[in-house]
Amino acid sequence: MNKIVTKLVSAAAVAATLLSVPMSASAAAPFKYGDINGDGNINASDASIIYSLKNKKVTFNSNGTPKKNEVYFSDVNGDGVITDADAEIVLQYSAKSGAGNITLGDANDDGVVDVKDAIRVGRWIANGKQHKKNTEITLNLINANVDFDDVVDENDQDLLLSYLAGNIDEF
Ligand SMILES: [Ca+2]
Ligand SMILES: [Ca+2]
Ligand SMILES: [Ca+2]
Ligand SMILES: [Ca+2]
Repeated sequence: MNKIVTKLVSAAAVAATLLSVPMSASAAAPFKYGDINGDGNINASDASIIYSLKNKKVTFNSNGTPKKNEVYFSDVNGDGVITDADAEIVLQYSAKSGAGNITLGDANDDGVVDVKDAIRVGRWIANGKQHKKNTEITLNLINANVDFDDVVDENDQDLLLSYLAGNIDEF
């Protein structure tokens, strides 16, 4: 990781820590997209949890926080419902990372990291970063979350654009 990225990640971590203090318990949960059991790895164990949540829908409290973090972070394609497609994304990620072949930044899951991914993340942000059914803005939230926090937002898009502009070499 180069210095710029380290600084950005540190800044994001500090911001997340500061933000998480006054917020509800959901913000402090150990979950990340794809890492449903919170053990720090994205693998078949997480996929099996996702299979067990099949057909569950992502719902939100009135303040915008997810009602169930487990369901929210299982919806790794962001379409608002848990299906086999979400588990398959996790298994695919696990297989690729096991082979040392992580396509971080590949938000649209087409195998390359290019401007289309930045556009896809931009549309996700413009759509309110919500998990909505019937949206055309499905994406691979594991790949899109290039700063490794618990949300795909403007910071991920900025890092992606910096990467595409050649300002950073890796995430
Ligand atoms: Ca895990
Ligand atoms: Ca889904
Ligand atoms: Ca792509
Ligand atoms: Ca992020």
